Amino acid sequence: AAQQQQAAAPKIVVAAPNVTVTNGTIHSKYDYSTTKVHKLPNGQYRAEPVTKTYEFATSSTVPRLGVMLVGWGGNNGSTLTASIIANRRSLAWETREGVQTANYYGSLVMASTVKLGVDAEDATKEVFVPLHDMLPMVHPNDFVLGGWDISGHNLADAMDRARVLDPDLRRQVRDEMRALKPLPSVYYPDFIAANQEDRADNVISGTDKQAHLEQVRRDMREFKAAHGLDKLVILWTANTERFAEVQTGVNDTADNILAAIRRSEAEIAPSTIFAVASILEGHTFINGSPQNTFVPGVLELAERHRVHLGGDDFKSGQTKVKSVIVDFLVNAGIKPLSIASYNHLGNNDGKNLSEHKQFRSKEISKSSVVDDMVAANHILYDAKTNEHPDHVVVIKYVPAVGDSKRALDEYYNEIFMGGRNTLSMFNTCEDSLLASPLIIDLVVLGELLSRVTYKTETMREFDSLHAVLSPLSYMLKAPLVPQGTPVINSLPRQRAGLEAFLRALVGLPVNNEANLEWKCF
Ligand code: NAI
Ligand code: DG6
Repeated sequence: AAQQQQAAAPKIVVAAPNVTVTNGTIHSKYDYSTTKVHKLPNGQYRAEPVTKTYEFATSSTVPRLGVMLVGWGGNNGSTLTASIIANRRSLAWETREGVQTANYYGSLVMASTVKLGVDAEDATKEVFVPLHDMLPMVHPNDFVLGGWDISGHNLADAMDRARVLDPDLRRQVRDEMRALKPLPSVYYPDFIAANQEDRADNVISGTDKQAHLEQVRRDMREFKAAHGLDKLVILWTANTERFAEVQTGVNDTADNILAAIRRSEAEIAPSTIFAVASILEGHTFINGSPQNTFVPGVLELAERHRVHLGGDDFKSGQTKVKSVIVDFLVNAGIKPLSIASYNHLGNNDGKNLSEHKQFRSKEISKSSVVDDMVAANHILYDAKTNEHPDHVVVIKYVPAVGDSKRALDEYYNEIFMGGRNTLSMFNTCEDSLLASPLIIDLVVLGELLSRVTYKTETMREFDSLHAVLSPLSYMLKAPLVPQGTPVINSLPRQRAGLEAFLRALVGLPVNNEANLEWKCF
């Protein structure tokens, strides 16, 4: 049976009348101030400050959490698992640079800090705290890991196949990794590249998609019971699939998708089977790949069951940098005319992406990332003609470079008085070492957000957050947001938005960069 978890004592105690902590719940009453803009016929803008009060109630009970990865035996899955074991055991290993110890670098939650405020004794000093301490969060060392893979390699063999981690580290975790074996998975060959077929030796038999759904649901229940877990998060880090066709009567509504699974319709992808299984079992589901797992029927089903979703596609290297550089250029008043992005990589992800349909899924998610920044500056880009920089993305499979992905980008920009400026970047991405910490962030924050409830003045009861978790956008290339709401791709805005939201949950106002205490003495 699941162990009774205790509410964790918060690291940060907010001293304000709008905040109370009772029965393991943090209550905050939060005044959210924004500006309503009225566009007047004479071309003026009338800006009206408005404030709306929200109440947040966040449970501070940190659950015993199971994390089930689809694609557990891949480069990300095996790297993450070995790295968590190494952190748990505080391992040190030999590298050619010297002795290295385990850490969580690259994780926003585990290795970044946020400004809490200024020192009460000395206002010239800022106080930074680990992001992990803002609210009670699961520690990745406590993840109970499991999952599925169409390849039957145990995790030790999978780690060796990935060729990501140093040999001396692999040696130290090998025995523990060998005992971990992915469950058989759902394999519909048409959705991933044909070159993956020789990997598929660990698949759930038959072609009955309803039976597959039920098996996956059973796997989740059995894993939860076997490890005495309170909660699961399910995360897709399996191969990139082709886009599924959205068809009327098949995957367009919640009822239709459930019926389509019963009929074993062709356009139901494996990732969608896992998403539907998670929703029906009540577990948060995150999609780390670019395909359209979240067809309209899945989104409706998640809202109906009040289960959370996050996606799509980890934003780890080239795209993460792009979402900083384009933000900088456009906000500096410099106009990118073209962005040409080349990638070559030699891991299994690259092999799968060498087929056109899977490449196309990735091309779509990597290409949308500048849209909001371009749309925000109508001085540089003519909104009437939907003016946009040329943007191309190329991906080539070069086995020799393995997981060490190379990303080359050229930004060709228009500057003052018709001048041209070119920025060129060479980024060695170390794909899985950048992506694995993002899995930690998505899981930890996704779990936290599922403990948050809110209420506005017009609501009678507290409700959970919208099924689509847009605060996870920082980690994702093509952020999924509630229908009709804007997508924010700019990395600084995503970070600021997440920080502001976490502060609201504990009843703290947004960090004010006016820094008046340093200007108006
Ligand atoms: P990988 O190819 O090493 O691992 C994927 C694993 O999924 C393989 O072990 C494969 O056997 C398994 N698999 C395929 N179909 C499956 C199914 N239906 N059920 C269960 N397992 C299945 O790839 P890697 O590098 O781990 O990346 C995983 C995903 O994350 C890919 O879609 C990739 O595009 C995406 N991604 C990776 C990033 C990175 O930096 N490594 C960054 C952004 C996204
Ligand atoms: C080609 O870029 C292969 C992809 O799977 C990427 O390596 C991965 O999605 C990371 O992309 P990015 O743009 O964040 O480096």
